Amino acid sequence: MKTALITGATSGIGEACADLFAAQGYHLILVARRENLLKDVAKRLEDKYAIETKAIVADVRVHDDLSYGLETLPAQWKQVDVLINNAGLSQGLDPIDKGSVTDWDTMIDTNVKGLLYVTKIVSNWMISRKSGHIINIGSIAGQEVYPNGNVYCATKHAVDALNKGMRIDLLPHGIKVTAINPGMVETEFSKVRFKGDEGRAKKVYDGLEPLVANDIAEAIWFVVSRPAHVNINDMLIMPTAQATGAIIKRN
Ligand code: NDP
Ligand code: 8X3
Repeated sequence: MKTALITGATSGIGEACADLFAAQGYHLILVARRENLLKDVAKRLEDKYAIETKAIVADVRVHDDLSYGLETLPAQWKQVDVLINNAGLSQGLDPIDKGSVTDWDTMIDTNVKGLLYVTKIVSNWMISRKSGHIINIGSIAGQEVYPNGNVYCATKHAVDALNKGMRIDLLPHGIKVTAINPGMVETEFSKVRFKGDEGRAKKVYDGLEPLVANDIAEAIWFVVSRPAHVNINDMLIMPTAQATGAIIKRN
């Protein structure tokens, strides 16, 4: 039995990864905050693919809850082959002098500290088995900075640094580490960034064909399914219509 642990599995890229890994026969540990959605995803995949799942309702920012949810899993569930550090979000799109301190805290706590909390627990499980693969979902925003992206871009630059640091620290233990850095993917991301303003969210993708969540899930599957001696350090995946974070060709 192979097992993948996916954070942020209730929508977008995380849910697409859950579907694709389930289709490949993986058992799944799924983490997110929205309990009903998480349980629906888990049940749907169990029924569709005859796999087993564990749904852990937790906020990755809350170390004690997360740690309790993961550390109380039965021992066989701690044999995680693939960790997908996907839970993340942007809040707001304002110049630095106008940004909300609450939004900054939310992004830093989720995208950086939450990723670290999950990684610390799961990397220890992987170390004890001397194998595993950690996939960190970064972004084009972790490779460059675009106007008003300031703090979100900083969190994704931090993911890029952590991805590199993890690869060095986990090398002696035979653990692979890969960053997947997408450009624009149409998910709930913009709705969350603009706090439920669906009109503003939709405008982000007006006049271009963005990536869809499954494009990223397929890339992750490619990375995970390479032979044991091959590691893909990072992958930058853009819509054809997006040259850089801010240079986009719209019809
Ligand atoms: P979605 O908003 O569709 O999905 C985000 C997921 O993260 C949800 O399942 C959400 O679940 C979960 N999540 C958010 N905060 C927390 C938290 N505190 N604790 C646990 N889970 C949390 O967006 P995407 O699928 O697009 O985003 C996934 C990742 O991809 C993010 O890291 C994002 O930064 C990155 N990314 C997205 C791009 C895009 O254009 N869409 C491009 C580049 C990178 P719940 O609300 O139930 O907790
Ligand atoms: C999410 C995509 O366009 O905000 O990381 O960089 S973008």
